[in-house]
Amino acid sequence: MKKIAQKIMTLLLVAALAASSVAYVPAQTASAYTVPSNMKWWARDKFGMFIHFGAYSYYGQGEWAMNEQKISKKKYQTEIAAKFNPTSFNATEIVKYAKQAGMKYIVITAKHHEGFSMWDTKVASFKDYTGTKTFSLQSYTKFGATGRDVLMELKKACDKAGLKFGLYYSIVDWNHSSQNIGGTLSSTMTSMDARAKYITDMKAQLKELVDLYDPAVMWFDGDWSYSAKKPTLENWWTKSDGVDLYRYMKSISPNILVNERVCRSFGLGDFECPERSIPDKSAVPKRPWETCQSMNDAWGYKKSLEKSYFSTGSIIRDLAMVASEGGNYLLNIGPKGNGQMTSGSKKILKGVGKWMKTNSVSIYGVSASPFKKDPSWGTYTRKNKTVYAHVYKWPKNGKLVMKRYKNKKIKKITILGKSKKLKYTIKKNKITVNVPKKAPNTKDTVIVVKYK
Ligand code: JFZ
Repeated sequence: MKKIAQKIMTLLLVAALAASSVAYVPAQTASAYTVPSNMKWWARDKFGMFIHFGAYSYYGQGEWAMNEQKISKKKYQTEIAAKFNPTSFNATEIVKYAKQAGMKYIVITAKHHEGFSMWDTKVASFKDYTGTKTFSLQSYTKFGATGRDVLMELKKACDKAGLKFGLYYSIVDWNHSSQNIGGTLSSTMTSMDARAKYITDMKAQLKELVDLYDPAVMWFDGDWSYSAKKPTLENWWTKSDGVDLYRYMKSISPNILVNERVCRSFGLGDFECPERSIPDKSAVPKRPWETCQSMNDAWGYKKSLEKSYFSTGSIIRDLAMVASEGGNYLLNIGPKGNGQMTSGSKKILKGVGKWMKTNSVSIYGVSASPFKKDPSWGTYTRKNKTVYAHVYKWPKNGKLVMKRYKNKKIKKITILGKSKKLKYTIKKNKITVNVPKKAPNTKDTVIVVKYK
């Protein structure tokens, strides 16, 4: 990872640790929180698709390339963004893959740190380096002449398929004239006056997004974490700006869900975002949360990592582990510059879908594991009186030892998707289940324990 990103990570870690004693109270068992009524769908659905798609997709070196490679605004705009031409973007196909994988909502980047608007923004200050052309997909590329609106295409495809639609928006903006790349936030303000104007214009953009697409989720980023009352040119985004932004979003869209990254690690927003990490069972956030994860080590399309995808099994096991802790899982794809989904992402989505087809009841609408600790072989989820044992490591001796839920009596034990009852013995709070010698599903076999 490049220096600036590393610096940010260190800062974030320090901030997270500093805030953790206040923000995170270790839960007794996972997900000991109540969900407000406007979040019920989200908490039940558990699984969504993240899409990183922007001018960086054309460049194919990840969404941080402009910063990491110190590409000037002029060069980035004229040699990269202007050439972005996603003619093969196919919203119907993406939604079909998401739905087949069992995902229930999609969050796509409307504007990432590069500052390129993926919609036809009319907010005047979001111009290119010459100050003449609006820096958006519609105004800055020849794709604009097609009259297409990829966000609307995706929104409509989501509506049709019954998926919820959300947008990602970066607070830092490497191209906006108010900012330059650098500093602890990755962008530094040119003046306090520029800061004030930018915040006003950012809100105007957010209002456009709400009016055009009515997103169910607004997923902020590029906030980092800074609590001081007075902003500086370098630390120009503060906790009170985050509080204000959250209130603003709710004022223009009362039911919208907003993540904590209006200014992270201060307990703001509707849900927390432990990025690319699944919290320890003993330190699960006390309120709704969502882990976002990509399929390789990049969010935006990165050619060099196309052969380095994570395994489908590891993604399935992460999904189940997150569910066992009461969280949501937002799994990212990074389509190519021409809009095509990568073959690696299609393969994973198909694989996840195959598993979900049989096993999704052990994910949707579940409560967290009823047990404080995970067994050596995997984890648990629960729905009312049914406990699902997710077995990652299959017992070689054909005997699976699991915990008994509240010393309840058992109705039956089966393998999810099969009707045959498994034999078992009970000793105090331990159940030993006779299972087949070979794992029915090498990625995650779900054993269903129905209690009376
Ligand atoms: C941010 C972005 O910079 C990145 O490009 C991507 O969009 C991702 C989803 O979010 O990156 C982060 C944010 C938070 C951490 C690390 C990278 N973090 O908390 O460790």
